[in-house]
Amino acid sequence: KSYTVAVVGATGAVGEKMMEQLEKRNFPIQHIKFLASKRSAGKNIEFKGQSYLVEEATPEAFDGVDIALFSAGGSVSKLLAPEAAKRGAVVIDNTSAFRMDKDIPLVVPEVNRQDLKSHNGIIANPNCSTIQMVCALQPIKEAFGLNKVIVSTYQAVSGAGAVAINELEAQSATFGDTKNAVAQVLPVKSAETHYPIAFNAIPQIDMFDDNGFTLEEMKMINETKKIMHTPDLSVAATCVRLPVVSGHSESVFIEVDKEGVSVTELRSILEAAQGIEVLDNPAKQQYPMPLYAEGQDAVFVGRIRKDLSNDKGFHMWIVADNLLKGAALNSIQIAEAMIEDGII
Ligand code: A2P
Ligand code: 11C
Repeated sequence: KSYTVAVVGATGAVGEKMMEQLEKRNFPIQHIKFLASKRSAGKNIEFKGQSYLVEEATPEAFDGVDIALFSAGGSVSKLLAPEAAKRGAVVIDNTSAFRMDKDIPLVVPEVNRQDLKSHNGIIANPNCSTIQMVCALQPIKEAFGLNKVIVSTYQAVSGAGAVAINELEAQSATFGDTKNAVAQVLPVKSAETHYPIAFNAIPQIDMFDDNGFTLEEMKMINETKKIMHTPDLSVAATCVRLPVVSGHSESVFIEVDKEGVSVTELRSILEAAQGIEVLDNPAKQQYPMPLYAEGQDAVFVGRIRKDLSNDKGFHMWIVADNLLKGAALNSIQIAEAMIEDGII
């Protein structure tokens, strides 16, 4: 069987990767349409050697669509995802619009594929920095139990969209005088103040919550608990933007429940886990880095070591391509899992 697929936000950073993945993975497509804002309507998009016209995303554009992949921002999803679902499409939404809704599954197939069964037309794709972390945490939780997670992220600009990539590129020419560089996008496009990201590190991703955490940090905290079905897990996050184009990195401290777990045991659990590639050989200076994770499907884990004062504590370094496993690839894996499990 093959399907009518719509890519919403086709002209964006994630939309482009969705198209690449659909093509690369030979997704069973009968018909495909590319939707974006009015501004892009009429533009040409190449897919599988054929040229397609971008259409404006309107409610009627979803008539006859089986699977709608949304990545055009939360407000577009809030408006149009219910319209697409009403017309019979299964929506896989890559924005934060519905992630914490009780009735909407939030899914990373390697972790909670079974939650797909309870969908009501919309499935939420988690935040990129959450996805790569839970891929590593879930097998550890299953093997040893998990009590605490403290994560610091080192996130790429592509998480903030194509405009942020363009800004980093432009600012990269300002070496030595970056303080005076034009900055209009980061940390948050709609905010009043912007800072250059080239040659810098910005400890703010998204706006601040009243509790002192940013919304990106709150996503990591709340989404992790929902995906892993661990409402009582202690999670804290600090999210930082770096001048990296693609590939989010994370320094993660965890505390397991079981006593006496060795690094070797923990590493072998990760080595056997689906979607994970362990790259961890200090003697050969081998560890994951975003430059080399870009374009790869796997979640890479390295620098695995035991805490020096806490027998149940471990540290690790997790890297993945935020536009692939963090976004486009995970969305398409959700669709593939639903087809395989007979849900679509
Ligand atoms: P457009 O190129 O027409 O603005 P990114 O995450 O890289 O910033 O991309 C955002 C994506 O969301 C783009 O494809 C963009 O299309 C799309 N988009 C933005 N606003 C709307 C809208 N009102 N309706 C449909 N798509 C939109
Ligand atoms: C970033 N994680 O790197 C964000 C982008 O909720 O899907 C993804 C925002 C989201 O800026």
